[in-house]
Amino acid sequence: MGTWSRREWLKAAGLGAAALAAPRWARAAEAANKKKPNIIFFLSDDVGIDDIGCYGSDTYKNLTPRIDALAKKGIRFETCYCAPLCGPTRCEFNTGRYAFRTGGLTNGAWGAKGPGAKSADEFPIAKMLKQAGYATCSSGKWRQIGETPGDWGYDEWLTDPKAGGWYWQKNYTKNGEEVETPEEVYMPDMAHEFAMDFVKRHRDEPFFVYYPTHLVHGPILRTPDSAPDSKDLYADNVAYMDKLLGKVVDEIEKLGLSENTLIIFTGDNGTAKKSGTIGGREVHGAKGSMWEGGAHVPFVARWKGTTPEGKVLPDLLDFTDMYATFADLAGAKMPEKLTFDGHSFAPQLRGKPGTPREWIFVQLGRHWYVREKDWKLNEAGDLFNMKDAPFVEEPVPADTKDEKALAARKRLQAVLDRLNPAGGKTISAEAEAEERKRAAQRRKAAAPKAGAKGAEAGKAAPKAGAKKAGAEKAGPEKAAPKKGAGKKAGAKKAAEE
Ligand SMILES: [Ca+2]
Repeated sequence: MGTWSRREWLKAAGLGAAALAAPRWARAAEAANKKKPNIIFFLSDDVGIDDIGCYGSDTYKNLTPRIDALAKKGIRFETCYCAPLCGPTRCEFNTGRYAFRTGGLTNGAWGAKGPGAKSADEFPIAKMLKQAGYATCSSGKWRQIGETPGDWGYDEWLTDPKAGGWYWQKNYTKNGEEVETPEEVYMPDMAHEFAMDFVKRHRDEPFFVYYPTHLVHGPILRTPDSAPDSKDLYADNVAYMDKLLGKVVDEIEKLGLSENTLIIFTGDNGTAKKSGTIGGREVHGAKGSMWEGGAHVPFVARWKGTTPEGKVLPDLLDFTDMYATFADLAGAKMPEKLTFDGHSFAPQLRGKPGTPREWIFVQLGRHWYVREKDWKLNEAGDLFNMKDAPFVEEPVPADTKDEKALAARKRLQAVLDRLNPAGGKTISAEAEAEERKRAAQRRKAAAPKAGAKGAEAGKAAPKAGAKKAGAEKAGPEKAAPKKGAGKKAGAKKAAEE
């Protein structure tokens, strides 16, 4: 049920370019196409709410002026959840389905023997939008969800050919071809230019740009804007990520497309470098953990003239909602053969109340939780009072007599029973432990060494503080629940990348 461009209609009707006027039905199709907003999904890497000014970050309040401005002119959702790790989040986004349905459970799930999602078994978001008349592009990080962006439905794509850091490099992969550059280039810039070139070429038809920037994933290196004696490369990376988002906004404005383009800024998991505070308090947990800091990410959306200005919404979102929402905006029909988990927030984008979700679901490997506004229940049966989240997740004693808690447990357990993640795809405990071990080794290997050279490659040698800035991730011990939550509360650390 694709919608064709005018040229395609003319071609199919055998009219060709010489036709003086398109038939009325073709003009109607073209008009319908114009109503579909362009979508730019800017996905930052390892950026939690504690890194973003408009989410109250004390530490980085002056470093994200463009994201903050986007929020001021659009909607800021306070409670958006992805998965606590790159691969599972990206899979959720691209499939619109929870990990136990797709197999996209961990970063390592796409290994030879893993259950990782396959594009052929899914109806990927890019394919859905393409069938609805969109030109589709992926520019930036791709690894961890297997195959290529082309396999997952993107018409044009650029990414890195290797795992590991992807900042100052001499090669990249463009539409399946490996490209070498004579000098080292800064890949976030290269990916930005590729995406913006795509936008310019497709400005006259609906387009969808998936913009998964590598910023601010470690190793934390200097950016093109870093001062030679920069004392805080992490802050430089956050600022550069913000600058790129600003360049996207400016380019869309320059092309006169702002009123027909939805721009979204979000993140793929919580902060890796646990350093920011909000109102003097630390977010509980970080990347890789099943606590708030693992999967609670910033989410800002602006569509000039359509989204209300400066609105802050407490509505719960999770990453399966992107698929449902974009399908809604594109007027696409959801495929019937697969179970989708998303809930469209298109009404909220149009300034209406919509029907916000009552709960969100988060999974990483063999761990999961379902969360309402005030309560959270995990796979081990531990219930938490979330009234003071994201700072505190208060364990509820198993023998509580609190009626509200008892009712919450019943409601949340009913959701879990209905979803039945335990009955879906899984990985063995051994495979998960092995993956965790390998990730720890990779982190150790990637940790900057004091005094390491790197200036010749345009990289600043990590300073004493770089260890903190680069490879440190909050481990389970750091993400340990305050006030003695259950031992199996799901703070297990998974592979990180
Ligand atoms: Ca990440």
